[in-house]
Amino acid sequence: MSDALVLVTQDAAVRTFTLNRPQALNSFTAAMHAELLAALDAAAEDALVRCVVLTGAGRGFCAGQDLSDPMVAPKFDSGAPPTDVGDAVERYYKPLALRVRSMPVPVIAAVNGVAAGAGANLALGCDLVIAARSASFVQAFSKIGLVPDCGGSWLLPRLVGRQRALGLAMLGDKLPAERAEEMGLIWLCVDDAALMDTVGALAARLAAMPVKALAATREVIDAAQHLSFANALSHEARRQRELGASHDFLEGVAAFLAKRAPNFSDR
Ligand code: T3D
Repeated sequence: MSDALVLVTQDAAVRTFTLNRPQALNSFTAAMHAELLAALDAAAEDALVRCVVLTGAGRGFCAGQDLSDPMVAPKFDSGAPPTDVGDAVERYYKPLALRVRSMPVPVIAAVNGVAAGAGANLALGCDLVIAARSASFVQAFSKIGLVPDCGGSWLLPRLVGRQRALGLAMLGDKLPAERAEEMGLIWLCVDDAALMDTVGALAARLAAMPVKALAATREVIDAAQHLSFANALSHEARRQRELGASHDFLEGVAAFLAKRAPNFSDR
Protein backbone atom coordinates (compact mmCIF):
# COMPACT_ATOMS: atom_id res chain seq x y z
CA MET A 1 0.00 0.00 0.00
CA SER A 2 1.33 3.47 -0.89
CA ASP A 3 2.14 6.00 1.86
CA ALA A 4 1.08 8.84 -0.42
CA LEU A 5 -1.89 10.80 0.91
CA VAL A 6 -2.93 11.57 -2.66
CA LEU A 7 -2.51 8.84 -5.27
CA VAL A 8 -1.86 10.15 -8.77
CA THR A 9 -2.58 8.13 -11.91
CA GLN A 10 -2.65 9.07 -15.57
CA ASP A 11 -4.75 7.45 -18.30
CA ALA A 12 -4.08 9.10 -21.68
CA ALA A 13 -4.94 12.81 -21.10
CA VAL A 14 -6.86 12.23 -17.85
CA ARG A 15 -5.12 12.62 -14.49
CA THR A 16 -6.86 11.12 -11.45
CA PHE A 17 -6.19 12.13 -7.85
CA THR A 18 -7.34 9.71 -5.15
CA LEU A 19 -7.47 11.02 -1.58
CA ASN A 20 -5.80 8.28 0.40
CA ARG A 21 -6.60 8.31 4.12
CA PRO A 22 -9.37 5.69 3.99
CA GLN A 23 -9.12 4.87 7.71
CA ALA A 24 -10.42 8.41 8.45
CA LEU A 25 -12.73 8.67 5.42
CA ASN A 26 -10.03 10.70 3.61
CA SER A 27 -10.47 13.66 5.96
CA PHE A 28 -7.96 16.48 5.47
CA THR A 29 -4.75 16.96 7.40
CA ALA A 30 -2.25 19.72 6.61
CA ALA A 31 -0.07 17.10 4.91
CA MET A 32 -2.89 15.88 2.65
CA HIS A 33 -3.72 19.50 1.76
CA ALA A 34 -0.10 20.09 0.76
CA GLU A 35 0.02 16.96 -1.43
CA LEU A 36 -3.26 17.70 -3.15
CA LEU A 37 -2.44 21.33 -3.87
CA ALA A 38 1.01 20.41 -5.23
CA ALA A 39 -0.54 17.69 -7.41
CA LEU A 40 -3.18 20.08 -8.78
CA ASP A 41 -0.53 22.75 -9.45
CA ALA A 42 1.57 20.19 -11.35
CA ALA A 43 -1.46 19.10 -13.41
CA ALA A 44 -2.27 22.73 -14.22
CA GLU A 45 1.24 23.16 -15.62
CA ASP A 46 1.33 19.89 -17.58
CA ALA A 47 0.20 20.17 -21.20
CA LEU A 48 -0.44 16.40 -21.29
CA VAL A 49 -3.31 16.80 -18.80
CA ARG A 50 -6.65 17.72 -20.41
CA CYS A 51 -9.04 16.61 -17.66
CA VAL A 52 -8.70 15.99 -13.92
CA VAL A 53 -10.68 13.56 -11.76
CA LEU A 54 -10.89 13.74 -7.97
CA THR A 55 -12.01 10.69 -5.97
CA GLY A 56 -11.45 8.92 -2.64
CA ALA A 57 -9.93 5.61 -1.54
CA GLY A 58 -12.08 3.15 0.38
CA ARG A 59 -15.71 3.70 1.33
CA GLY A 60 -15.63 7.50 1.60
CA PHE A 61 -14.93 10.44 -0.71
CA CYS A 62 -13.79 12.90 1.98
CA ALA A 63 -15.09 13.70 5.50
CA GLY A 64 -13.78 17.27 5.44
CA GLN A 65 -11.34 18.44 8.05
CA ASP A 66 -9.72 15.73 10.22
CA LEU A 67 -11.14 16.83 13.53
CA SER A 68 -8.35 15.16 15.48
CA ASP A 69 -5.60 17.07 13.68
CA PRO A 70 -3.86 19.16 16.39
CA MET A 71 -3.71 22.08 13.96
CA VAL A 72 -7.47 22.59 14.19
CA ALA A 73 -8.70 20.50 17.13
CA PRO A 74 -10.29 22.70 19.80
CA LYS A 75 -8.23 23.31 22.96
CA PHE A 76 -10.17 21.45 25.58
CA ASP A 77 -8.10 22.65 28.55
CA SER A 78 -9.44 25.87 30.03
CA GLY A 79 -7.21 28.90 29.83
CA ALA A 80 -5.59 27.99 26.52
CA PRO A 81 -6.27 30.48 23.68
CA PRO A 82 -8.87 29.16 21.22
CA THR A 83 -7.69 27.41 18.06
CA ASP A 84 -7.76 29.81 15.11
CA VAL A 85 -10.01 27.79 12.82
CA GLY A 86 -10.23 30.72 10.40
CA ASP A 87 -6.50 30.49 9.90
CA ALA A 88 -6.83 26.89 8.69
CA VAL A 89 -9.58 27.96 6.29
CA GLU A 90 -7.46 30.83 4.93
CA ARG A 91 -4.30 28.72 4.69
CA TYR A 92 -5.69 25.49 3.32
CA TYR A 93 -9.32 25.48 2.17
CA LYS A 94 -9.37 28.82 0.37
CA PRO A 95 -6.30 28.05 -1.80
CA LEU A 96 -7.67 24.57 -2.52
CA ALA A 97 -11.14 25.81 -3.54
CA LEU A 98 -9.58 28.54 -5.70
CA ARG A 99 -7.15 26.08 -7.29
CA VAL A 100 -9.96 23.71 -8.31
CA ARG A 101 -12.02 26.60 -9.66
CA SER A 102 -9.14 27.96 -11.74
CA MET A 103 -7.82 24.74 -13.27
CA PRO A 104 -7.14 25.23 -17.00
CA VAL A 105 -8.95 21.94 -17.70
CA PRO A 106 -12.30 20.47 -16.61
CA VAL A 107 -12.41 18.89 -13.14
CA ILE A 108 -14.73 15.97 -12.33
CA ALA A 109 -15.55 14.81 -8.81
CA ALA A 110 -16.13 11.03 -8.71
CA VAL A 111 -17.90 10.79 -5.35
CA ASN A 112 -17.48 7.17 -4.33
CA GLY A 113 -18.92 7.46 -0.81
CA VAL A 114 -19.80 9.95 1.89
CA ALA A 115 -18.67 13.55 1.24
CA ALA A 116 -18.96 15.63 4.41
CA GLY A 117 -18.08 19.15 5.50
CA ALA A 118 -15.33 20.64 3.37
CA GLY A 119 -15.19 17.29 1.55
CA ALA A 120 -18.73 17.85 0.26
CA ASN A 121 -17.93 21.38 -0.84
CA LEU A 122 -14.67 20.34 -2.46
CA ALA A 123 -16.74 17.97 -4.62
CA LEU A 124 -19.45 20.55 -5.31
CA GLY A 125 -16.80 23.05 -6.44
CA CYS A 126 -15.75 20.72 -9.26
CA ASP A 127 -17.17 21.28 -12.75
CA LEU A 128 -19.17 18.04 -12.90
CA VAL A 129 -20.05 15.87 -9.92
CA ILE A 130 -20.82 12.20 -10.53
CA ALA A 131 -21.76 10.18 -7.46
CA ALA A 132 -22.20 6.50 -6.70
CA ARG A 133 -25.75 5.62 -5.61
CA SER A 134 -24.49 4.70 -2.13
CA ALA A 135 -22.72 8.06 -1.72
CA SER A 136 -24.12 10.96 0.28
CA PHE A 137 -23.48 14.65 0.91
CA VAL A 138 -23.43 16.11 4.42
CA GLN A 139 -23.06 19.78 5.33
CA ALA A 140 -21.65 18.65 8.66
CA PHE A 141 -20.55 22.10 9.85
CA SER A 142 -23.63 23.13 11.86
CA LYS A 143 -23.34 20.02 14.03
CA ILE A 144 -19.93 21.18 15.29
CA GLY A 145 -20.84 24.86 15.54
CA LEU A 146 -19.29 26.09 12.29
CA VAL A 147 -20.54 27.55 8.99
CA PRO A 148 -20.13 25.96 5.54
CA ASP A 149 -16.64 26.58 4.17
CA CYS A 150 -14.49 25.50 1.23
CA GLY A 151 -16.89 27.58 -0.89
CA GLY A 152 -20.12 26.05 0.46
CA SER A 153 -21.78 29.39 1.30
CA TRP A 154 -21.26 30.51 -2.31
CA LEU A 155 -21.92 27.21 -4.05
CA LEU A 156 -25.01 25.88 -2.26
CA PRO A 157 -27.49 28.71 -2.98
CA ARG A 158 -26.29 28.89 -6.58
CA LEU A 159 -26.72 25.16 -7.08
CA VAL A 160 -30.03 24.58 -5.32
CA GLY A 161 -31.45 27.98 -4.21
CA ARG A 162 -31.53 29.69 -0.81
CA GLN A 163 -34.20 27.54 0.85
CA ARG A 164 -32.54 24.23 0.06
CA ALA A 165 -29.10 25.68 0.83
CA LEU A 166 -30.29 26.69 4.28
CA GLY A 167 -32.04 23.36 4.85
CA LEU A 168 -28.92 21.43 3.95
CA ALA A 169 -26.55 23.70 5.87
CA MET A 170 -28.64 24.20 9.02
CA LEU A 171 -29.88 20.63 9.46
CA GLY A 172 -26.70 18.90 8.31
CA ASP A 173 -28.62 15.76 7.30
CA LYS A 174 -27.10 13.13 5.02
CA LEU A 175 -28.39 13.78 1.50
CA PRO A 176 -28.38 10.58 -0.58
CA ALA A 177 -26.78 10.87 -4.02
CA GLU A 178 -30.07 10.15 -5.81
CA ARG A 179 -31.77 13.04 -4.04
CA ALA A 180 -28.74 15.26 -4.75
CA GLU A 181 -29.19 14.53 -8.45
CA GLU A 182 -32.94 15.27 -8.30
CA MET A 183 -32.21 18.62 -6.63
CA GLY A 184 -29.61 19.60 -9.22
CA LEU A 185 -26.84 19.62 -6.60
CA ILE A 186 -24.84 17.16 -8.75
CA TRP A 187 -24.78 16.20 -12.40
CA LEU A 188 -25.37 12.45 -12.18
CA CYS A 189 -25.90 9.54 -9.81
CA VAL A 190 -24.94 6.07 -11.09
CA ASP A 191 -24.79 2.53 -9.74
CA ASP A 192 -21.73 2.03 -7.55
CA ALA A 193 -20.19 -0.53 -9.90
CA ALA A 194 -20.53 1.88 -12.85
CA LEU A 195 -18.98 4.94 -11.17
CA MET A 196 -15.39 4.82 -12.37
CA ASP A 197 -16.26 3.61 -15.90
CA THR A 198 -18.84 6.38 -16.26
CA VAL A 199 -16.38 8.98 -14.99
CA GLY A 200 -13.60 7.57 -17.20
CA ALA A 201 -15.75 7.83 -20.32
CA LEU A 202 -16.88 11.35 -19.44
CA ALA A 203 -13.32 12.46 -18.65
CA ALA A 204 -12.03 11.06 -21.95
CA ARG A 205 -14.84 12.85 -23.78
CA LEU A 206 -14.04 16.20 -22.11
CA ALA A 207 -10.30 15.72 -22.69
CA ALA A 208 -10.96 15.42 -26.44
CA MET A 209 -12.90 18.69 -26.47
CA PRO A 210 -11.47 22.24 -26.73
CA VAL A 211 -10.54 22.39 -23.03
CA LYS A 212 -9.45 26.03 -23.16
CA ALA A 213 -13.02 26.90 -24.15
CA LEU A 214 -14.37 24.62 -21.39
CA ALA A 215 -12.29 26.41 -18.73
CA ALA A 216 -13.47 29.74 -20.15
CA THR A 217 -17.07 28.45 -20.04
CA ARG A 218 -16.68 27.84 -16.29
CA GLU A 219 -15.22 31.34 -15.92
CA VAL A 220 -18.00 33.19 -17.79
CA ILE A 221 -20.71 31.30 -15.93
CA ASP A 222 -19.12 32.09 -12.56
CA ALA A 223 -18.41 35.71 -13.49
CA ALA A 224 -21.99 36.25 -14.64
CA GLN A 225 -23.18 35.55 -11.07
CA HIS A 226 -22.06 39.03 -10.06
CA LEU A 227 -22.49 40.94 -13.34
CA SER A 228 -25.46 42.80 -14.76
CA PHE A 229 -26.96 41.29 -17.93
CA ALA A 230 -25.31 43.99 -20.05
CA ASN A 231 -21.94 43.44 -18.40
CA ALA A 232 -22.24 39.67 -18.80
CA LEU A 233 -22.80 40.22 -22.53
CA SER A 234 -19.66 42.37 -22.68
CA HIS A 235 -17.69 39.76 -20.75
CA GLU A 236 -18.86 37.04 -23.16
CA ALA A 237 -17.67 39.22 -26.07
CA ARG A 238 -14.22 39.62 -24.45
CA ARG A 239 -13.79 35.89 -23.98
CA GLN A 240 -15.18 35.17 -27.46
CA ARG A 241 -12.64 37.61 -28.95
CA GLU A 242 -9.84 35.76 -27.20
CA LEU A 243 -11.08 32.25 -28.08
CA GLY A 244 -11.90 33.29 -31.63
CA ALA A 245 -8.17 33.86 -32.17
CA SER A 246 -7.29 30.36 -30.93
CA HIS A 247 -6.18 27.32 -32.90
CA ASP A 248 -9.11 25.33 -31.51
CA PHE A 249 -11.67 27.69 -33.07
CA LEU A 250 -10.03 27.35 -36.49
CA GLU A 251 -9.82 23.59 -36.05
CA GLY A 252 -13.42 23.23 -34.83
CA VAL A 253 -14.85 25.17 -37.75
CA ALA A 254 -12.54 23.51 -40.31
CA ALA A 255 -13.50 20.05 -39.01
CA PHE A 256 -17.20 20.92 -39.11
CA LEU A 257 -17.01 22.19 -42.70
CA ALA A 258 -14.90 19.19 -43.81
CA LYS A 259 -17.27 16.79 -41.99
CA ARG A 260 -14.34 15.23 -40.11
CA ALA A 261 -13.51 14.74 -36.42
CA PRO A 262 -11.69 17.73 -34.87
CA ASN A 263 -8.29 17.46 -33.25
CA PHE A 264 -8.17 20.06 -30.48
CA SER A 265 -4.82 20.96 -28.94
CA ASP A 266 -5.09 24.30 -27.10
CA ARG A 267 -4.99 24.38 -23.35
O1 T3D B 1 -11.48 23.06 11.58
C1 T3D B 1 -11.13 23.62 10.53
O2 T3D B 1 -9.99 23.49 10.02
C2 T3D B 1 -12.07 24.42 9.78
C3 T3D B 1 -12.42 23.71 8.58
C4 T3D B 1 -13.46 22.93 8.61
C5 T3D B 1 -13.83 22.17 7.45
C6 T3D B 1 -14.70 21.01 7.77
O3 T3D B 1 -14.74 20.10 6.99
S1 T3D B 1 -15.61 21.01 9.21
C7 T3D B 1 -16.48 19.46 9.10
C8 T3D B 1 -15.63 18.34 9.53
N1 T3D B 1 -16.24 17.06 9.25
C9 T3D B 1 -17.21 16.55 9.98
O4 T3D B 1 -17.69 17.12 10.92
C10 T3D B 1 -17.66 15.16 9.59
C11 T3D B 1 -17.41 14.18 10.72
N2 T3D B 1 -17.75 12.86 10.32
C12 T3D B 1 -19.00 12.41 10.29
O5 T3D B 1 -19.96 13.11 10.60
C13 T3D B 1 -19.19 10.99 9.90
O6 T3D B 1 -17.96 10.30 10.07
C14 T3D B 1 -19.67 10.81 8.44
C15 T3D B 1 -21.11 11.34 8.30
C16 T3D B 1 -18.76 11.56 7.46
C17 T3D B 1 -19.63 9.32 8.06
O7 T3D B 1 -20.31 8.57 9.05
P1 T3D B 1 -20.11 6.98 9.10
O8 T3D B 1 -21.02 6.48 10.17
O9 T3D B 1 -20.25 6.44 7.74
O10 T3D B 1 -18.57 6.76 9.51
P2 T3D B 1 -17.88 6.93 10.94
O11 T3D B 1 -17.94 5.64 11.68
O12 T3D B 1 -18.44 8.15 11.62
O13 T3D B 1 -16.37 7.26 10.53
C18 T3D B 1 -15.47 6.22 10.12
C19 T3D B 1 -14.12 6.56 10.69
O14 T3D B 1 -13.67 7.80 10.14
C20 T3D B 1 -14.19 6.76 12.21
O15 T3D B 1 -12.96 6.34 12.74
P3 T3D B 1 -12.86 4.95 13.56
O16 T3D B 1 -13.85 5.03 14.68
O17 T3D B 1 -13.22 3.89 12.56
O18 T3D B 1 -11.45 4.91 14.03
C21 T3D B 1 -14.30 8.27 12.31
O19 T3D B 1 -13.83 8.76 13.55
C22 T3D B 1 -13.39 8.71 11.19
N3 T3D B 1 -13.75 10.05 10.74
C23 T3D B 1 -14.83 10.43 10.03
N4 T3D B 1 -14.83 11.72 9.80
C24 T3D B 1 -13.73 12.21 10.41
C25 T3D B 1 -13.03 11.15 11.00
N5 T3D B 1 -11.88 11.31 11.66
C26 T3D B 1 -11.42 12.58 11.76
N6 T3D B 1 -12.05 13.64 11.21
C27 T3D B 1 -13.19 13.50 10.52
N7 T3D B 1 -13.78 14.56 9.95
